[in-house]
Amino acid sequence: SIRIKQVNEVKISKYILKYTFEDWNNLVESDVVIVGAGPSGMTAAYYLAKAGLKTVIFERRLSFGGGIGGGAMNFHKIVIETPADEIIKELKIRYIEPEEGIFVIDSSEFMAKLATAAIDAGAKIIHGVTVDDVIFRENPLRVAGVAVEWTSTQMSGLHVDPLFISAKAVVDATGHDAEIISVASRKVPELGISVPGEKSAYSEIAEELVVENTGKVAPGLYATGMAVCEVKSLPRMGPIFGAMILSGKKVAEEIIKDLRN
Ligand code: 48F
Repeated sequence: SIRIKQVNEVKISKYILKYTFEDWNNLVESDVVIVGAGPSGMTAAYYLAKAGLKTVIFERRLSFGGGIGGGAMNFHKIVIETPADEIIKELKIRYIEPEEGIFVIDSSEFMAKLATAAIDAGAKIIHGVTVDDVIFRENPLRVAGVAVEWTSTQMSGLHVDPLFISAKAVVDATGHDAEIISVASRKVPELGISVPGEKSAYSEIAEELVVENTGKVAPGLYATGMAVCEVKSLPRMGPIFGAMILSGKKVAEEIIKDLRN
C-alpha cells in the first residue's frame, strides 16, 4: 500500500500562513500591479516578469482567463489572427489554421498556457482579491499603487478597510468596465482622465484600434485589453482575441521602457 506522510492540521495551517505572508510582504512593494487575469493581463504579466520586473496580478475570481472561458456563447474555441500567432506559437499553444492568418484554438489550452507562461516567468497571480481604488501622489502627480480587498469581503458588504500595494506601474486589465481607470477618473480628477465608454461591435477595425491605443492613460496608470475600448471609446470586437494578447504585449513593452528611463 502507498505510505502517505502524516501531517498535522496545525502544521498545515502554519505553513500556509508563513509562506502566504512571506509573499504578501514581498508583493506589497511591487514594480507592476496588473488588475485582472484575462488574456491581456496574463500576456502583459508574462512579458513583464520575463523582463525581470516584480509583477503581480490581482484577480477578483478564483480562476484564470477572464472572458476566455466563456468564449462565444460558451463554445470552447477561440479565434485569433495574425500577427498574434507569434505569441501563441511562442507559448506552444496548438492551433488549426483554416485559412491563412486565422487561427482557432481551444479556450482551455489558451487560458492554461497563458497562466503557466506568466507564472513560469516569475509573475504571481493572486486569486480572490478585488482592486477597488488607487493610491495617488503629487509632485509629480501619479498613480502609485492600488487598494486591495478580499472579493468575499466585498460580496459580504461588510465595512472592512483595504490593504495598499505600491507599484511603479498599475495596469487596468479589467475588461469591458475599465474599473481601475474609472475609479481613478472619478476620485482623482486632477489626473484628467475621462471614460466615455466602448462602442458597439465593429470587429474589422476594433482589433487594430485596441492595440494602437494601448498604453499609458496617466502617469503610473496603463490600459490594456477591452479596458482600452472603454477609455478611448472604441468599438468592441466579440470573440476574437488577437488584439487582447497583442495589447498585453504592447503594454508590457511600454512599461519596461518607461521604468528603464
Ligand atoms: O474581461 P477579461 O477577459 O479582460 P481582457 O483581457 O479580455 C477581454 C476578452 O475576454 C473579451 C473580449 C475579447 O474580444 O471582448 O471580453 O480585456 O478579464 C478581466 C479580468 O479582470 C477581473 C475579472 O474577474 C476578469 O477575470 N477583474 C475585473 N475587475 C477587477 C478584476 C477588479 N476590480 N479587481 C480584480 N479583478
